[in-house]
Amino acid sequence: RDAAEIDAHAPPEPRRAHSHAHPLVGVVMGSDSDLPVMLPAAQMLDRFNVPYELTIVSAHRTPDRLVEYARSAAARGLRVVIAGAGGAAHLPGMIAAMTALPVIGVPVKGSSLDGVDSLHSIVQMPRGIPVATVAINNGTNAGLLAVRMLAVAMPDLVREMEKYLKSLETEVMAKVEKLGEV
Ligand code: RP5
Repeated sequence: RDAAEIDAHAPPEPRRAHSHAHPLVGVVMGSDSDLPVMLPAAQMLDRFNVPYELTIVSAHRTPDRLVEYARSAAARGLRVVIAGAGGAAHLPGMIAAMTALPVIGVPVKGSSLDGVDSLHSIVQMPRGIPVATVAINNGTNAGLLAVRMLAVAMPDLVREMEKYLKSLETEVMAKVEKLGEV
């Protein structure tokens, strides 16, 4: 096999700059062009001090890597997978088919069809294989949803999420004050 082929079939190697030693969340995307949409998910995990890994897994261009990633995810200690993809966005659904972990899908808006193609590809899963789909390009909500899932077994995260909700309220109320009450 040539170098490019070996690389495409290598075991998942998280992007180091954004990955932790014992990740609980896997943040994956079909292409590096999805990164601007997926980075907010990672940033939200950072905000809650949740360890994660971030890497590229393409359902179509690296199918063997996809299988390896999804099949090994639970055994490697991951508890949630966030998967973003655009166009014929099969990545989240295929991961959900190969792991019992909860999978959050992020539809990425491509250059055509306004991201509705991605949304439909991800949200319209067949009975039995759910993907929790967030809004188009909403990596932030994917990160938050992952934190809420982990919070089921991590009470500290519940308290941190309550603080986060309070901060949103404070932010809006500051704007109300600035604009004046109606
Ligand atoms: C999908 O195709 C990726 O998730 C990306 O959103 C889209 C385009 O990929 P590139 O051609 O930019 O690599 O698989």
